Amino acid sequence: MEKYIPQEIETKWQKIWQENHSDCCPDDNGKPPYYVLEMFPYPSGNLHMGHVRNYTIGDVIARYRRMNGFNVLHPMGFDAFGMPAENAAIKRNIPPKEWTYSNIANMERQQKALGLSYDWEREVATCHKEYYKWTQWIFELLYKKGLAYRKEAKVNWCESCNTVLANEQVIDGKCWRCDHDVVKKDLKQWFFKITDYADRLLADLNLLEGWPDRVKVMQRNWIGRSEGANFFFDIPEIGEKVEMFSTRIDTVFGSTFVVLAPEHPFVERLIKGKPNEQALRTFIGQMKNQSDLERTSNEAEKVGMFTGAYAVNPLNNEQVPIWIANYVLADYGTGAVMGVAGHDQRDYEFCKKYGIPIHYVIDDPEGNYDFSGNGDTAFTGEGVLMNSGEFNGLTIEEGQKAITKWLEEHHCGKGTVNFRLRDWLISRQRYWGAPIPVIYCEKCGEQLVPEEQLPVELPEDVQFTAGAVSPLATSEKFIHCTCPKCGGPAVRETDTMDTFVCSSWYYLRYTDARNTAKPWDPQKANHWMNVDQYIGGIEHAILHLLYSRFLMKVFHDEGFAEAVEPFERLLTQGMVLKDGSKMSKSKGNVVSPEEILEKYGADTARLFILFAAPPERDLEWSDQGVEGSYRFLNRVWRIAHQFAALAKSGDVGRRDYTEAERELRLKEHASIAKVSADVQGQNGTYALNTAVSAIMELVNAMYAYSNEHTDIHHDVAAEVNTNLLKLLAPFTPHIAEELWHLIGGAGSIHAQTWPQVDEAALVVNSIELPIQINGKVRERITVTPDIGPDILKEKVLAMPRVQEFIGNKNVVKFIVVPKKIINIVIK
Ligand code: ANZ
Ligand code: ZN
Repeated sequence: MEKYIPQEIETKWQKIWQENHSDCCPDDNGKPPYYVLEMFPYPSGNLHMGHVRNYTIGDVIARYRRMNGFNVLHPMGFDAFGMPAENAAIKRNIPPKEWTYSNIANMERQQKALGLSYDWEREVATCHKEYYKWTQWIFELLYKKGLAYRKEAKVNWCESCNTVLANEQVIDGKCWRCDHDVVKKDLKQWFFKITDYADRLLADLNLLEGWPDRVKVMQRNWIGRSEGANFFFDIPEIGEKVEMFSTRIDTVFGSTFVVLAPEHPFVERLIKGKPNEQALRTFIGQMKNQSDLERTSNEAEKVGMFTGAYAVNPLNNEQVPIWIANYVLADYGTGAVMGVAGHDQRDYEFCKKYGIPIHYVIDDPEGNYDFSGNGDTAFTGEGVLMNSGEFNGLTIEEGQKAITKWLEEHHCGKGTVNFRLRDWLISRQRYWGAPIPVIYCEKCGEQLVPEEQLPVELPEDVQFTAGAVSPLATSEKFIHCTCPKCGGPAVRETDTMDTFVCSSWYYLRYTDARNTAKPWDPQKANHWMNVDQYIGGIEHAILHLLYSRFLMKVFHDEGFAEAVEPFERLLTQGMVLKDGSKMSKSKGNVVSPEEILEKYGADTARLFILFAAPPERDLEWSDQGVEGSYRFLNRVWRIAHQFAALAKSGDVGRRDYTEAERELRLKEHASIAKVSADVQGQNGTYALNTAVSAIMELVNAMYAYSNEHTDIHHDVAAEVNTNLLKLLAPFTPHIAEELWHLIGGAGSIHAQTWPQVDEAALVVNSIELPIQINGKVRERITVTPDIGPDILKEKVLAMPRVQEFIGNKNVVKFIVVPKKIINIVIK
C-alpha cells in the first residue's frame, strides 16, 4: 500500500479537474438548476481561516447537490474596489490596480489549492471595466426611474477615511471600516431612493423562511416602520404651524410641551430677539455637535432649553411651551415632537428635570401605577383614555383611531406611516471605485453619460491627495468633457460609487458573466435565480443584504428578472476563534491557511473546519483537532485499501449475507441516511459536523469488521467501500477521487450519483435465542431471524461457553425451534 501523501494527490487532481472543466456548469443542461453562492471576498492579499470556512461550507453543499442530479452554479469573484487599494497606493506608491490584481491572483491560487469546485469561467471582479460598465449602467437605470438623485445634505463624514458614509456604515457613531468617530458635514451627494421600497423590503422578509431570524429582526428594526399620525400645533408668534409625528396620538390631551430638534427650521425665528438669545445659540451649537448616539441613547442625559414661545394644541386649545432639546433628531419624523411626560419615559425624565407639568391621560386599569408623579417611570402600559374630553373611556387603539379621524376632519393632521430607513448615500470622495456616470453642463445641468459611452473609465493620472476633494478631480483629462445634450464644454462628476453598489448585483452577473451587450440576459437570470443557498458573515446582516434586496426589486420591476428576492436561503457562518477570541493580526492568534495546507493538505483543513463546529457556531481552532482530522484521513486511506483487497478476494457465490455483513451494511446505510439529511439542510441550517461524525462511525465499523473477519462477500465489500468514498467526496474531494480510482471507479467520483439508502438494510432484524444444553439454558445467541440452520449450528457450536459444556462429550441431538430456542443434547 502506498503512503497517503495529500500534497501529491491534491495538486494532481486539481490539475485534472481544471483541464476537464469539471466544475464549470452549462447554462442549462436539462437538469434542475441549483445556485450556491458564498459572499465574494475583498482582495486584501491572502485568505484567512474565515474565508476557508465560508468557502468550504459552500463547496460541500455544491458538490452534494451535483451528485444529487442538479446542474450547480457555484461561482467566485472579487469585490475589488475599495479603500485599502488606494491606501496601499498612497503608502507604497503602487497603482491601486496593480495592487488589486496581484492580490486577486494570489487569493485565487489559494482558493484553487483548497479544491473548491468553482466555475472559474464565470469569475468577476468589480474593478474590471467590463463589470463596472454595468454598475454605471445600473446607476443610470435608477436615475431614469427617479431612484437616484443628488441633494445637499448633512452627511456622515469619516475624518480618517476622508469620505462620506452611508447610514448603514455608521456603527454606534463610528466608521464601520476604521472605527473612527463620524462627524456631520453639509455636502452635495448622490442618493439611491431605497425608502421608496421600505414597505416591500419589510413585507418580503416574510418570504424568507430560509433566513436566520436574527438577520430578519435586524433588517426589520433597521427599516423601522411606525404607524402613527402627523399633525399640527399653531405657533401664533411666528404665524406657522409645527408639524409633528407621534405613534401615540391617543395621548394628545396630555401634551404639556413641544420639543424641536436643534436643527429645526423654525428655531432661528423662535429665538431671534429673545432676551436669552445668546445663551440659546451657544446651547444649540453644543447640541448640534453631539453625535446621534449621544443624543438618543437611553442613558444619555436629556438636555433642553425653553424658547420663550408657545404652541396651541388644537384638541384642547391649551398653550404649551416650545423647547429645544438634544433627544429630538432632525431627520426622523418631522424633527418635532409633542411632549407627553405622563406616558413617555424620555419626556417624563425631561419634565421632571425642568419642572414642566405632567398630565396623565391614560388610566391604569390594574391600579398599580402611582399617578402622583413622584415615581421614576412614566405610565406606558395598556389602559383607557381619561382627561381627554369626548374621547374618555376609549382604549388606546380606539383613541388613536378616533383622534386621527378628528384631526383629519379638522384638517390639522392625518394617519401616517414613518420609516427609520433613510435613502442610501452612494457618493464617495475616493478614487478606487466606479465613477458616477454624470456630466454637469452650465447650460443643460445634470446629464447622464450616454449609454454607448459607458464605461466612464477611471483615469490613471490622478493624485491621491488626502482631503475633501475626490482624487478624480485632479485629472484634468478626466474632468473636462462635452455635454451630451448641447455639445458645449462640461465637467464630469468626480465622486465614485460606494462599493456596496458594485456588490449588490454581482450574483446576477454570474448567471451571464461574459455578456457584452447587457448586464445579464433576463432569460439566463431567470433560469438560475434566486440564489438557492447564500453563505456569508453576519456582519452583512443589514448593509449588503439590504442593498441587494433593494436592487433585486428594482430589477424585477424593470423586467430584468422574475425573482423579487435575491437569496432564498441564507447561512451565516460563525467566526473562527483561537484561544477564545477571533483570529486577527492585532491579537497575533492567526493560523494561516497556507501553513496548514503545506503541512496536511486541503482535505485535512476542510475536514477539520467542517467537523469542529456546526456551520453557524463559532469554531475554536485546535491543533490537536487538525492532527485528528489528518489521522482520520490516513485511516480512511488504509481501510479503503483493505476493503479493495477484501473485495477482490471476496466470496461471490454465496446468497445470504452473514450477520456481521448485515451489521456492516446497517451502519453503511444509516450513515448514508444521516449524511444526506445533514447536508440537505433544513431552512438554511446544515449539520455538516454531525455528517462528518456519521462518516467516522462508518469507518470505525469497517475497521471493526476487518479486525474480526478475514473474508467478506464481494458485493458487501465493494458497496461499503464505494459508498464511503462517495459520502466523503463533498467533504474531502481529493482523497475521495484518488481512492475512487484505486477501486477502479470510472470517471470522476464527483460526477457519480449520491448513494441511496437501502431501507431493507436499515431494519435492525436480529433476535436472541436461548441455548439449552441438556435441559438448562446455558447461553444466548443473537442472530437474524431467517438465518439458515447450518450457519446457525456452526455458530452455536463455535461459542466458547457452549464448547466448555460439551467438553469431550458428543452432541447427539441439535434441535432448532425456529425463532424460539435451540436444544442441544450431549452424552
Ligand atoms: C408623543 C408620544 C407620547 C410619543 C407617548 C410616544 C409616547 P418610533 O416608534 O421610534 O417611531 N419622536 C418622533 N419624532 C422624533 C424625533 N425626530 N426624535 C426623537 N423622537 C421622536 O417613535 C415615535 C415616537 O418618538 C413619537 O411618538 C414621538 O414621541 C417620538 F406617550 O409622540 B411620541
Ligand atoms: Zn449642455
